[in-house]
Amino acid sequence: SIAHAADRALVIEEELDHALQNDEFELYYQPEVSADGKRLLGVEALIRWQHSKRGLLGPDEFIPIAEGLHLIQPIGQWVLDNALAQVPGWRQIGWKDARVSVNLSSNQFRAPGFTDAVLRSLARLGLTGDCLELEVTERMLMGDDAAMLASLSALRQAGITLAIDDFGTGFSSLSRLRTLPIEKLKIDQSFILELPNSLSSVAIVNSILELAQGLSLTAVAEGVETKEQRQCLESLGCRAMQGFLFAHPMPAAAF
Ligand code: G
Ligand code: MN
Repeated sequence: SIAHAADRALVIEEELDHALQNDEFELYYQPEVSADGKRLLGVEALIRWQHSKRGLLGPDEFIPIAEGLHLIQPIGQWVLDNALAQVPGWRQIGWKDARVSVNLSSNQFRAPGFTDAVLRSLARLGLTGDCLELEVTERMLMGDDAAMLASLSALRQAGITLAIDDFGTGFSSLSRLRTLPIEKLKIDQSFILELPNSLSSVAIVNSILELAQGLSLTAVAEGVETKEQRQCLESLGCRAMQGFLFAHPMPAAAF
């Protein structure tokens, strides 16, 4: 019920405050792979909250609340620092072009000083931008905010890959895709879920793949769960995939 949901949000709000100090967050890692599943192309860091009473919570259950509380900046910084901290180890064991992808939330991305904070995090670990991908949503790219555009180009300049997450569900103006320094589209899993039987989903995925190709962007299919989906995507020319068929998100050690 709505009342129950509101109660729950209130409790989570109080507990979130302590979660960072108590070290209750953990990053899970989900690989992005080539269409045949044989090559590791990247990895996405996904935050989880190991809650003492409620078990493992996904980002949807607490990130929106954290945004409202201005806790999103310290949490976002924690995610970035912890994800990047994995990279040297991965490189050391032979994944030479290791790259980790981090999801940004709206208030985090818009906060003054965000770009500098990212560059400082890289520098602290002696890393360059090529080991980092930042995922934003279409909604976060709306508007002509000069500061946002400057931030995007500074990140791009530093060699960081910029990806649009959940692509196809927002309100992208196609002409802006050309002008923004975006390199990658992550096709929303709601379309992948309906492959191969839904003709409309096939049409949408096909259009996104063609759009990506025409604009020289990379396209990744998210939420690939079945062989049929994989096969359909491959036949449409999709080269990069992520989803339960290949691997679930997992703790760093398992990854
Ligand atoms: O918004 P974003 O695309 O970053 O969210 C990714 C979420 O999708 C993660 O919480 C992850 O656990 C989940 N996920 C990853 N792969 C699959 C999949 O194959 N199927 C489903 N249903 N969810 C997935
Ligand atoms: Mn994502």
